[in-house]
Amino acid sequence: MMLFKKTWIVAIVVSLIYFQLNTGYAQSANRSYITVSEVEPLDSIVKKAAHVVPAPRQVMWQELELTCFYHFGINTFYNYEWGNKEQMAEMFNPTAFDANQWAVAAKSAGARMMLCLAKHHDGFCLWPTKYTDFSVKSSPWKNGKGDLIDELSKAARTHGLKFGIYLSPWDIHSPVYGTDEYNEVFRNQLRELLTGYGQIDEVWFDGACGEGPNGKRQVYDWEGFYKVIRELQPQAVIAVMGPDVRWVGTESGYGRTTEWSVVPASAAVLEDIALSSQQNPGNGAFMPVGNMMDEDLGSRDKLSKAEGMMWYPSEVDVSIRPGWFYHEREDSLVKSAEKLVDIYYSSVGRNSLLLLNLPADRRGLIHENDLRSLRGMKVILDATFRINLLEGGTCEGNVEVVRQLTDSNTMTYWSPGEGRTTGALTVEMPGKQTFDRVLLQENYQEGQRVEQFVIEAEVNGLWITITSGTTIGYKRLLRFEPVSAQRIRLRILSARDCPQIGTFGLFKAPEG
Ligand code: FUL
Repeated sequence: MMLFKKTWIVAIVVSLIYFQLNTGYAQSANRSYITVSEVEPLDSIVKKAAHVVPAPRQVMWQELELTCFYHFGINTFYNYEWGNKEQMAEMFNPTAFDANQWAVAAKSAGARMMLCLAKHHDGFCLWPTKYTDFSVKSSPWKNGKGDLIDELSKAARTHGLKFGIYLSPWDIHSPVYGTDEYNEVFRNQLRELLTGYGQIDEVWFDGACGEGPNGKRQVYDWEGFYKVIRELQPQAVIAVMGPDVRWVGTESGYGRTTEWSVVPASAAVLEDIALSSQQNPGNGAFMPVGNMMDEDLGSRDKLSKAEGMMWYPSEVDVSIRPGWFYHEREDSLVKSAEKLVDIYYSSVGRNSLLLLNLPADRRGLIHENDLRSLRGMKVILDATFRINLLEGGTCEGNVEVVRQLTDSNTMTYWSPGEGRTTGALTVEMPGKQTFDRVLLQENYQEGQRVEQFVIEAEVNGLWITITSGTTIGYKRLLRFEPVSAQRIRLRILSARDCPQIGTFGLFKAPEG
């Protein structure tokens, strides 16, 4: 699977050029990317990076924090992870499918979006598409009259959740896979999904590009796929094999401790493409450069070699079980509530979104063991983050500064003052408190800036360092052994431009 992901990194580079040139994406008055001149000094590049900001659809997506991913399809009935061309629609027959149960599972975990598989690499469609018979309509489920996407999208809305779809471009079943006609079929399938099921907020493309039934591989028309999405559901982010959201680079659930949402991009002025498509490329077309699985994507060193920069935040996808699809043998291998909490700290708490996969079983339900872990995770997180101990505190006698830092609005912030890239913020709590978690958020809608910080507490009259970190971005969570103190200090040691701290939180996790 990893190998496929490496190959799409190359594919994305090419497709983004086309897409941005031909859709005007690169020409809008957009602060989500910026060019760098060949002679630009590093200081100036770094300052520019600090002012690259998320597009509104990326803000919507980032603030979801946790999305539930659902793998369910023909593979579930074959006990497979990846299907093959011999699979038969007759095998698809969930006995108790209940879309509401899936939505309730997401709610019980604290997720804000359901991202559902509409088609995996096997090509089996979970909605009654007009473009193949290899779908629910040829299955015994509801006598071929069922539509999972319809039921799931409605359940999401009923439960106040956003809804997204995973449509695999790789299709092991389609007889036209490997020809231009397949790209047309794929666009048509996208149109069906993006017009028939209400608002769609994320379209997730995997980069896997294996062989079809005739042994051919497809050259995907990414540009055309993106255009359909922007036209029909412009608010939706296009994830992973797309321009809005980047794959973190592993499927372990653990993001980087230094995670920049701004990464180097190439300013590609490809005149040939521009001329042949009769479009004006404007001031630059942008694409991420380099291997998205590297440990370092956005450091000063990386930026120093960049032709441009773009806002391209990270998504951490991980399954609650070893596999993406349900296998009975994995019923005892469901990640525990504690493990999920650890993953939460290492994804959401490291400037990423957590995309947590729940494989539905052959009944068409999320298994009880998985539900138990989801609920357990939320109980622990709710108990931890219930009370921000800094609420009601003061900063050098000023109540308002602390109120803004604890008001859950990242856009009201503290900053050390115009032009300064270092600074300290001391908060005095109304009384001595014991805590073991710190939460920090930048006013990230104005850019990601902090490069290095420490957290100190005054213990017995002495300031001691209790934890430290590099990037903050949308959110940074840090865990440490319990400390008791009344005064706490955030010291920013380095930033790309004047830091704006939107949230500062201090918490105590429940015992055990
Ligand atoms: C991978 C796919 O090949 C897996 O089957 C799964 O869907 C995962 C989320 O993406 O690349």
